[in-house]
Amino acid sequence: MVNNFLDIHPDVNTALNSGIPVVALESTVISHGLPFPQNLETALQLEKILLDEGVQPATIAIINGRLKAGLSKQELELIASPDNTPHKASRRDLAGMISHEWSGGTTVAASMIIAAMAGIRIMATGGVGGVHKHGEQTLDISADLIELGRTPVAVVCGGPKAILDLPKTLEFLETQGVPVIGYKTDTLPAFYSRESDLPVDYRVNSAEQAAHLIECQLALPDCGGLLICNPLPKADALPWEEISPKIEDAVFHAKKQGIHGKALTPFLFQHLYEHHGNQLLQANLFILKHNTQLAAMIARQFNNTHSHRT
Ligand code: PSU
Ligand code: MN
Repeated sequence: MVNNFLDIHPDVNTALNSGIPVVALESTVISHGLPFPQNLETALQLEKILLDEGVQPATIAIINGRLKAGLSKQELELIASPDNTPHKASRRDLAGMISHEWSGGTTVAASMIIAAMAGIRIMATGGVGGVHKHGEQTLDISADLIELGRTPVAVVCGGPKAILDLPKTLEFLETQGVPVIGYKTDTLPAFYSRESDLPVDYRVNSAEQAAHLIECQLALPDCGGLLICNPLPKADALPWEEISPKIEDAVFHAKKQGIHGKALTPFLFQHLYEHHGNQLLQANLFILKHNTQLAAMIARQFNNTHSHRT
């Protein structure tokens, strides 16, 4: 779909037109989720992981009011630089950022919209947003969940972020009609931890099965997206009992300091990284790479079936 506000990077355009698989990457994790310089290094590494698999990366962001599907190195640097204080853009921010010609990182929700505008169906992220702890009082529910219910993009993630209320997040996804798929798992991965006691809706055991399930979803009317949850390998996962009190501590401090709205997610992650050392940051970097790898495999399979059909 051509849109006056959308710039598709020439390499992404070529890939889309010549049947090369494309994977979209969100960028709030670069602008707000990770400290500099690991954010920039990681963004470049994720793109390289895809290129090495024969998949074209399309990092999504907003630059000077233009919706971007695919960034140049300078544009990535702009989003990653702490000097520029880029904005955090979710669905409600798109029109304002276009009209004000602002730049920023796009959340999973905003990245899904821009990916879909460009015709990209597979995206990778670390963890999606969800229902925050105490969400029944605060109504702090990420727009990611609504977007998953309405925009046809498959999001490969490590489960909802561990800082969230996971049972409520699953309830909300059910209401939105979003299939939650476990990749080689029956239970919802909890980001840093491999397993939770919450079941996924459907399990797939290969990238091929995942691609087929995406095909089936996209064939439905007004289908919306899917969440494909990829648990960390055993050796890299952190035990939930170890993580949980650290998260409770971060949530406590957020409440005490009156942090809410779009600032909450970045605050919780910063608090975790600052107070609990390098371990969680390293795990987050690993999760992003691990999910990007799986997204590449699924995108290749998805492209195969697509090109067979047409
Ligand atoms: N996962 C991380 N760090 C992040 C995010 C995810 O490890 O910063 C970002 C994603 O872009 C996600 C967003 O879409 O946080 C959700 O923010 P909110 O809860 O305000 O909707
Ligand atoms: Mn929120």
